[in-house]
Amino acid sequence: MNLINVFDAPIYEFDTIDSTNKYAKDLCKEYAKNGTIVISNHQTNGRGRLGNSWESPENNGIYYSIIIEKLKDNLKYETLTLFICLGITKLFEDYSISSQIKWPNDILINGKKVCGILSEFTSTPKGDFIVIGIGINVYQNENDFPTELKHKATSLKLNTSTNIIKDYLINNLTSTIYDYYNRFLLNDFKSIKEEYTAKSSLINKEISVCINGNNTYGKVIGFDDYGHLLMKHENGLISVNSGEVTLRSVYNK
Ligand code: BT5
Repeated sequence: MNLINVFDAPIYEFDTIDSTNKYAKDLCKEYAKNGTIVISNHQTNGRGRLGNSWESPENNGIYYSIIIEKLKDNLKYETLTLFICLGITKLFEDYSISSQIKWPNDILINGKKVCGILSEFTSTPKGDFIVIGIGINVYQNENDFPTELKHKATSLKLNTSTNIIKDYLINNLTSTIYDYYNRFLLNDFKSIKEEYTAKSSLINKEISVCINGNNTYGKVIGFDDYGHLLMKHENGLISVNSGEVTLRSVYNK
């Protein structure tokens, strides 16, 4: 099956690469058309946030980056990531999989991570771009995950009886991103707040967030109209911006 890009932009396809996000960011230095996709069957240096790595074994996953041109001043990439997370949970429903969003950038199935998103802003002499990197575990069995991930990672295949054809899934991922990107251009987070909140894994959970190096504890009560996390804290209500936060832990209470 051929990969199709509904953005009408190039697809750079690799068998192996260090990181699709890195390649995409390099493309931006020379200018990249909005919607350009970089995809690989394997990554040797898959990246997560804040120096974390993304386990990217060959054949078992989707390692995908899409370049979005910064078209307007208020194109806030953190908000775009929230739209895309919601879209991905809808995409998984095609496989009868119910997933939850762990704000801001993880998709979980029954508490285990199946998909991680790394959005990176890059400013080049050719313009400003956002590279949205998406890693999805597709075909792994439990024993395929390294020991340190076994208790916290899962794959689509482990959660569906539907046969998954990777290229078909990739094409649907691009269509989903296209759809939610266009929704994002026309609306703000408020328009998806209800749907997003219904998919959130954090509502009513006690969490710890690291803001500028300081840990703050509180109970999540929801999201504001901008997609900031609302947390009840001993000194009152605080809103947390995804751009400046590390979620340290989630305890079920
Ligand atoms: C993320 O970071 O979840 C973003 C991952 C983005 C990966 C994509 S793949 C295509 C594109 N090119 C890249 O180089 N990257 C992007 P973070 O929230 O920091 O989570 C990373 C943490 O998730 C690690 O420290 C592990 O604990 C865990 N982890 C690593 N690999 C995993 C996997 N395959 N499945 C589930 N969890 C994993």
